[in-house]
Amino acid sequence: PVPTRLQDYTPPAWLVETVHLTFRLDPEATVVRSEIRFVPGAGGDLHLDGQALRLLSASINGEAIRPDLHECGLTVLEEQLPDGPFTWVAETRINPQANTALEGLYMSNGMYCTQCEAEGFRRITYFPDRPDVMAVYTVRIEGAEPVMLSNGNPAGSGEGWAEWHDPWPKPSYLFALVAGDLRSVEDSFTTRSGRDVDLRIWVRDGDQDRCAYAMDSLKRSMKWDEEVYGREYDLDLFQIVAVDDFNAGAMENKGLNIFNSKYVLASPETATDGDFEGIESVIAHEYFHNWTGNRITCRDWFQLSLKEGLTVFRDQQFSADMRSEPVKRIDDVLRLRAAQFREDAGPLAHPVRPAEYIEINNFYTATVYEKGAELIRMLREIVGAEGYAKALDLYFERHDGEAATIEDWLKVFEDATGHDLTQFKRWYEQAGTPRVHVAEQFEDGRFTLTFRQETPPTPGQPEKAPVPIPIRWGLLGAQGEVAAGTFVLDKAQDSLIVEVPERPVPSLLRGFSAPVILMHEGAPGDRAARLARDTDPFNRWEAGRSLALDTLVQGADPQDWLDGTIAVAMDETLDPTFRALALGLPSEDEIARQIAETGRSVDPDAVRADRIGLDRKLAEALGPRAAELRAAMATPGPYSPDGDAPGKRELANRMLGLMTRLDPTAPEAPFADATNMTDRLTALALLVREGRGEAALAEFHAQWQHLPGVVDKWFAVQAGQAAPDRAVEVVTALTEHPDFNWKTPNRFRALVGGFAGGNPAGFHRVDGAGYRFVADWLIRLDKLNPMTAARLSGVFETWRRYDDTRQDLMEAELERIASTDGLSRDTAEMIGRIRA
Ligand code: BAL
Ligand code: ZN
Repeated sequence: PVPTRLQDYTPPAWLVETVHLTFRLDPEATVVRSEIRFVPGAGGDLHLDGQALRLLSASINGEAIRPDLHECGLTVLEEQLPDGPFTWVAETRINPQANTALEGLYMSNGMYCTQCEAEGFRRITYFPDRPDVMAVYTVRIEGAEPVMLSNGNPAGSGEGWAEWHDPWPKPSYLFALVAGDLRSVEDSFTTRSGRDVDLRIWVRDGDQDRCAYAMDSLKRSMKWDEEVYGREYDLDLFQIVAVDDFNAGAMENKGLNIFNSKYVLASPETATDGDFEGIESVIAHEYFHNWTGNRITCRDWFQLSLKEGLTVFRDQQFSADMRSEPVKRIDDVLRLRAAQFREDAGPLAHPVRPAEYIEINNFYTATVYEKGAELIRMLREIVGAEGYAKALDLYFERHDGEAATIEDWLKVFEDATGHDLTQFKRWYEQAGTPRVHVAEQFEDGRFTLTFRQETPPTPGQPEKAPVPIPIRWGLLGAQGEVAAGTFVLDKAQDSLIVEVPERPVPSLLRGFSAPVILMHEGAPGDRAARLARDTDPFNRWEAGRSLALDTLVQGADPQDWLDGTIAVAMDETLDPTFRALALGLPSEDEIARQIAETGRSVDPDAVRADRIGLDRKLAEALGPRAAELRAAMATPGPYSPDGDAPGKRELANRMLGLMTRLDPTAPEAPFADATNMTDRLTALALLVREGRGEAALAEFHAQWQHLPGVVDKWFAVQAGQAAPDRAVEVVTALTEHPDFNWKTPNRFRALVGGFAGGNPAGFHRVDGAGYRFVADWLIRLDKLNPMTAARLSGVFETWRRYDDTRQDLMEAELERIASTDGLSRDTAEMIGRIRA
C-alpha cells in the first residue's frame, strides 16, 4: 500500500454545509440515506470515501447518477458536477451484524453503536471522510429499539423514530449513533452562564447502580474546565453510553461519548482504586475534547497530537488537581517510560507528528498521546503559567470552529508570549528520547553544571538536531535548598554556573520537566541525600528509583536503597501513596529497557529473579514493621475512592506483598476478609503468584461470573501471575474456558495481552512457546478485528533486546504473521515496521 504523507496534504475540493442522515435500522441490512449539501472548496472532482458499502442509489440535485465506484470510494468528475453548491443524495446498505472490526456501525450485545474515528464513517455512507470537512448534522433514526441516540440535541421522537440535531459543525469522525435497550442514570449541571445541561449515562439494565462515580467525575470535569480553562459546555444535553465491545477506551463524539464499559461502571465491590482513578481521568479526557478536539479539530490525521497531546495534558492537570499533584506526576512518568520510552527506543519510534502512515489507527500511540502531552507541559514550563493561559485563550478565540495544525498551535504561543518557537517545533518532528549527560564541577565557590544533549537515531532519522530542554533544577545545601531555577538547554552543550559557598547536592530535571533520559550519577551519596531530603517530591522518588535500578541493572549494593526507602516508608509525615510509590520496584520491562540501554542483551529469567530477590531483601529488612505498617494503614468504615483512603490501601497492600515474600499464606485471610475489590484482587493476585490461588480463583469466578469487567480481571490475574515456566499452559487452558469470548476486545486483551505484557518471563520462555501462543492468537484475531490485533503486535517491538535464541524465535513468529494470507493492512504495517 502507498503511504499517506503529510507533505501531500491538499485542501478539500468540496466542503459540506449540512448533512441529513436517515438510518433504517436492521441488524443485517441497515439502510442509510444521506443528503449532503456540498459547496465549492479548492475545486476539482468529487471524491467520496466509502468502504464495505452497497450503493443503492445516488443523485445530484435530484438527477440520478452512476458514479465511478472504486475500492476506496467513488468519484464524480468535475465536468459532471454543477458549477456551484449542489445536493447529493445517496442510499447505502450496510451490515452491522457482520462488522467485527468494530469500526463504523456495529452491534455489541444486541445494541447498535458506532466508532468513526479515525476513518469509520466511510463504512456508514459515502462522504469526504476527512477531519477538515466540518458540517452541521441532522439525524433521523428509524427502528424498533427503545432508545435511539445521536449527537447534539433531541429534535423530536415518536413511535419507531427519533431525530437529533447538532448545531455545531463537526468532522465525520465525531458522528455517533447508539440504539438498543438501554437505561439511563440522569443528573444535571448548570454552567457558569446559567445554561442547564441534562446529563445522561446509558447502560444495560442492572448496571445503573455502578454509574455514580462516572457521573460525579463528569460534573467535576465540567466545573474544572470552566474554572481553569474558561470553557463552558455548549449543548443542552451531554450523554455517555457504556458498551462492552470497544476497541479503545472511549470516544469523544460530540455530545454523545461512547465508552468502553470498563471506564464507566464501578462500585467498591467490583472496581479497584485504580479503576476509579481511570474512570475519573477518561471521563475528564473525553469531556475536555469538547473544546480541544471537537470545537477545534485537526486539519488532518498527522495533527492528531494537536487534540490528543493537549487533551491528555488537560486530563493530567485535572487529576493532579483532584488528587495529589506529585503522585500524579510520578504515575504519569511511570506510564510514559513504560510505553513511550519503550516505543521511542525501538523500531516503532516515530515523531509526535508523524510524516507518513499506512493505517492511521496504528498511530494512536504513546508518542502521539503521552509524549504529545509532555511537549505541552514543556511549553508551559518555557512560557510560564500566565503565558500558557494567554496562549490558550488566543487558541480558542482564533481557531474555534476550525480544523487546525501544529503550526497554528505554536503560533498562538508565539503571538501571545513573544517566544520564538522555531526550534521547539523539532520536538514534534524528531523521534527518539534525548539523552542529557551532566558533568559537575565545584571550584572557588562556583558550581558548574555542564549539560550535553544527544538523541539516538530512529527509523528514517539518522541525524538529530538539538531541541530546547527545560531543566528545572535546585541545589541542596546542608540546611536545605540554596538555589533553584529553570535552565533551558537549547544547544548541543551548555553550562549553568551558580555561586554557592559549599558543594551542593544538585537536584536536576525536577518534576520531570522534560521527556528525556538524564545521565547523571553525581557524587557518591548524592542520590541517597536526595532520597532523604530533596524538596522536590518527584526527584525524591526518582533518587530511590535510580538506586534500585543500580542494583537491578548493575548489581550494585542495595543498602542505600533499602535504608532510604524504608525511611520514606516509615515517615508518617508523607502521603501514603507517595510512600507506596517509593516502595515500588521498577517493572521487569523497565529493568529490561535499562539493561538494553547499557548495550547488553536481556535475560528475562535473570531480570525476574533479581527483582524478586530485591523485593525479598526489602521484606527481610522491614521485618515485623511490614505488618505493623499494614495495620496502621487500615481504612475502617465505608469505602471511599477519594481522599487518603486509596493511598492507605496501596501502602497496606504493598506491605502485604512484601509479607507474602516471607510467608506465602499471608494473603489468605485478607482475601477472605476483603470488603472491596482493591483488597480482594491484590490478595488474589498474591495467592496466584505463590501458586496457592486455586480455591480463591474458583470462589472469585463463582461470585462475579455475571459481570464481564470482573471476569476480565479473573483472566488477567491468571495470565499475569502464572509461574513463567507453565504460564503458556495456563493461558492455553484458559482459552478453552467458556467465558473466553475472544471476539470481545476487553476479554482478548485480558488474557492474551495480560500474558504477553503482564508476564514477561512467561512470554519470553526460552522454548518460544509464549511467542507462538501470542502469534497464533494475533493471526486469528486479525481476520476479525485488525485494529485490536495490530495493537497487540507491539508486544514484539522489543525483540532486538534479547539473546540470539529468543531473537530468532521472535523473528520466526513475525515472519509467520507477515506471510499469513489476507493479513490486514493494520497488522501488516506494524509487523513490517517491527521487522525493518
Ligand atoms: N479520540 C480517540 C479516543 C480519545 O483519545 O479520546
Ligand atoms: Zn483523546
